[in-house]
Amino acid sequence: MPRVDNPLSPIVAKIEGLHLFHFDMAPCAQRVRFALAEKGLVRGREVRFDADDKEACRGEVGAWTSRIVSLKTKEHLSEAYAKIQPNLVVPALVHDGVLYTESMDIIAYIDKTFGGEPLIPTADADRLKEIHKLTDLGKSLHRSIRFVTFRWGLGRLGKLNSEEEAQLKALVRKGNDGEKLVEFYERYDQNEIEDSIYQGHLDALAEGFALLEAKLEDGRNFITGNTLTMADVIWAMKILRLDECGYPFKKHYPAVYNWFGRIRDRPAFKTGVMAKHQGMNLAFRVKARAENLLGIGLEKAVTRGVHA
Ligand SMILES: N[C@@H](CCC(=O)N[C@@H](CS)C(=O)NCC(=O)O)C(=O)O
Repeated sequence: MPRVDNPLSPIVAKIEGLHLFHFDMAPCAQRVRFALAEKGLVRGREVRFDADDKEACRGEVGAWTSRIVSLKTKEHLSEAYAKIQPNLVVPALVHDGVLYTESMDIIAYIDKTFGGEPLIPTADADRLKEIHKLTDLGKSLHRSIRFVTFRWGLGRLGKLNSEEEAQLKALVRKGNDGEKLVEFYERYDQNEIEDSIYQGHLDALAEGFALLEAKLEDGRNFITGNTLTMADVIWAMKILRLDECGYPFKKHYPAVYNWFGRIRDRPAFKTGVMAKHQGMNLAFRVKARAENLLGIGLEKAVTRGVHA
């Protein structure tokens, strides 16, 4: 359910206009920022995620207010954020006092509410079915992106210390763990995730990319036709993230690589996704490039899977 009735946080009811709880590096939040930018809504003021005074909570015309919840400093594992998003993940959107969670549901809400070129065009029933099918496939691979990102991108930086892990468990006891964070971190923090698990996620992603490649090979501009849809939005953020981890798209999926080039050139991608993410994007790509050159990177694992 996108709309959350009776949210626990008193901040929600005070908010006017559009406020996005997000993090610049998080693909799930990048998707929403991309969709907002495609609708012509620009990033406005930055306020603390838990600020609840009148000035912080006001709305802005033609813009959304940015409330960064740092995954780096683990603000998503705070009591205040747990009251906004009990699954302890970004993003969350508040529009005129109403809370919405789940990135793809938020995008559907934005599409319905703000008009412009539709991200979910309904005129062609077959195409609509295809958009939903590919979006659902993208959603189902969300955990695979998590595993690959942590293993080949974040490394030690992604780990929780024992205090943070205890805080996560305490919050989950009171609320939810819809994204299975406890199960993940317990094993990741102890280096207990086997190579076969990572390989399974890479294989699942490879299947998805092969499907996209087959579609895009016919020269269409976007995954389901010649206009951008929410299927492009969800898949583009996977490519962005995996590219940062050194995934060899150009070599194995050239049509996907070229399609992503078209997405990257869109003004909404530049402003909505990359504006404040350039530095981290470059840092991760440089690290991944060095690891690939040393033969210890994602490229080797992917190529092993593709030829298996
Ligand atoms: N199904 C959720 C997933 C949200 C999600 O997993 N967000 C990630 C960032 S992309 C997050 O906040 N992770 C917190 C963590 O890894 O500790 C959605 O699509 O909104």
